[in-house]
Amino acid sequence: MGAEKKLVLVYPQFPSGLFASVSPGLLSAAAQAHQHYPALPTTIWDERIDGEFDPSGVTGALVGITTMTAQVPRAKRIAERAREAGAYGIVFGGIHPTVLPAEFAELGSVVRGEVEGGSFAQALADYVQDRPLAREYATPVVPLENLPLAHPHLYEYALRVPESMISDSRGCPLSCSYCSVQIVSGKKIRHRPAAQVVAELRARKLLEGDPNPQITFTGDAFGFSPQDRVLLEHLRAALDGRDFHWLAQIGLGPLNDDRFLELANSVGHAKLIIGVESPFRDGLSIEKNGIRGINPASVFEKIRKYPNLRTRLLLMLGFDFEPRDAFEQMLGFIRDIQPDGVYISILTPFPGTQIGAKMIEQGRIRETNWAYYDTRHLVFERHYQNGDARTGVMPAEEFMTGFKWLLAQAETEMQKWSQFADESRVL
Ligand code: B12
Repeated sequence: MGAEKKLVLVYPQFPSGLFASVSPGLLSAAAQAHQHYPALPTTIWDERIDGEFDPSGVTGALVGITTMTAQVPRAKRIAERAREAGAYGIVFGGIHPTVLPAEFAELGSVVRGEVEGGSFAQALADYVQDRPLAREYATPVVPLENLPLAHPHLYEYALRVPESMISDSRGCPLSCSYCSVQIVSGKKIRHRPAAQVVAELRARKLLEGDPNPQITFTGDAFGFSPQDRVLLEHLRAALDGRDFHWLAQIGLGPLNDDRFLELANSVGHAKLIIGVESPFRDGLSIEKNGIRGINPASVFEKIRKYPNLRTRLLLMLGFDFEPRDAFEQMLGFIRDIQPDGVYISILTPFPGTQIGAKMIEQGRIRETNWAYYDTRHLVFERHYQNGDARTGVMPAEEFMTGFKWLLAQAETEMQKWSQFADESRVL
């Protein structure tokens, strides 16, 4: 007799271990399972919450593992252990398996892209009906109306950590050379109807009660479309004066608009994650569309007038267009802008991105262990502008010394103006 059917969804530990919030990708996979097979017991094991994955309970189970690039070595290890423990099959999902499915062929199947088109339901059907799993499951992206919800016990599980995430929209039209978003979700922004996002928040107990948990909207281009304003209006009405802590990635364009800022300021308290990326605006305009003509410092100045809005500036270091003293210049830029928080990443040539393809073509990849693709390590040969259109090559140690110097200096500087102790830490 076969073991009891069950679905075990796993979030592998992240090498640099920051941030805990239960993966919206796994919750979406769980929602598909609940919609199609409501009697199938489904659990999530998030290694950041539950510790190292214990495979002892997975005999006969379908094990689904989500993985960004940096989690891949750990994801593979979990898959091996689950197989040794007698799992029925392993299904990998998320950005990295979508781009490089062949890497997982020895260990299990891959669900490529989003699950809402039915791909994961097909894998579940094979599992439930005892058929062998296909090597790959893939369905095109679909409109995000009437998305199913997961079993309530998984939302209870997600409430164990003080941050929660909800998918409000997917896709991004910008095609930035370093970004992976459109590989999974396409270039067209698809919004969920505002009332349905609010209904999910309510079902997950994120709208009423304790206002302190922080809710992140995972859309990549929040504020660009009228639907985002409609969502904020719906939220404001649903909150009816209650507080709500939310976070969204917002571009400089919408933030330049006072009406948008007034609206955002009227909905609880917001952390605006602002991808300015680089002080070297001319160079950046080649890698990122739509940034010309907006002065980041004046946008931040404008936002400071709104008491319920905090800012976290996102910067990236490592582009070929930067000068040798990019570290010092970036510090000066942070001083000019005076955000409440800063997150500085090292440019990382993720598989499937234009920058990834360019680095491979130019033979500049220096590190192939995916665990280092966490934006805290330099994995490629760093070039910089040396004047007169000459290119210099910076040794990795020099770059990392400069990066660490910048993080430390920025943290000290930020304490001078950031009113929020928790924000002034430079991540
Ligand atoms: C939210 C988010 C995070 C959260 C993750 C929270 C969590 N617990 O998972 C946080 C803030 C922690 C995070 C961190 C990082 N992130 Co991030 N993040 C995102 C973001 C904005 C949204 C992802 C999301 O939840 N979408 C909503 C869900 C519903 O969609 P989804 O994840 O695509 O999942 C769908 C499918 O992929 C699939 N699926 C996913 N998993 C699984 C699993 C199974 C079994 C199945 C069947 C299907 C499946 O089904 C889902 C529904 O259709 C994406 C950009 C994007 N739009 O994708 C970047 C993104 C995933 N992040 C990225 C990166 C690089 C990072 C960092 C490593 C670096 C950085 N500087 O930001 C850090 C890591 C820091 C750390 N130490 O943790 C890159 C990944 C590139 C890569 N190849 O790895 C992305 C794509 C952004 C980008 N611009 O390129 N991130």
